[in-house]
Amino acid sequence: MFGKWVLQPRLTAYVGDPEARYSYSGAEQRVLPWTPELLQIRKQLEHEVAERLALAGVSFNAVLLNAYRTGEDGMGWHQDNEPELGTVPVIASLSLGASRRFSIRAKTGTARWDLSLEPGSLLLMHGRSQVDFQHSVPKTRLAVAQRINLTFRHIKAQGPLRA
Ligand SMILES: O=C(O)CCC(=O)C(=O)O
Repeated sequence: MFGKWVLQPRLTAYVGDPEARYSYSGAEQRVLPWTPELLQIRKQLEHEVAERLALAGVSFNAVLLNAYRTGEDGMGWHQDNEPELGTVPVIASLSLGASRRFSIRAKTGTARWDLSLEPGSLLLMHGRSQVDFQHSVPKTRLAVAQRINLTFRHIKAQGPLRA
């Protein structure tokens, strides 16, 4: 971040098709192979949001996993706007474990929403959600158990690998 290495306050893993190369916060993610369980979840989610995927003409080829171990883990305000996601990505976000607050704010103006993402809930972000809005998972002083979040994405094909 800004030319310095900063530890993220959460654990992460990135799983996807080998060509689904994805960089964020200035670092390319190591692509781990799909497990049978993740493939099963992907299949169910693709069925769940089939209409939205068809409209966008994409399917999910990657998932970013975040583990929030305690309330001291979180994710700051950001939008998922890396070029490899395209301008209007479809992102399906599945929450497991403890409930955590998920905040959304408009990039202009003062509109803001706070949701509680419950275990087993599916949040679908699409359209201009990554253009006009930012989102975050605020840290909390409350005693909360671990939460795991899976965001399924479509990563567009990149050019050839650079040395
Ligand atoms: O944990 C969450 O619900 C949010 C994850 C997120 O914002 C992201 O992966 O970009």
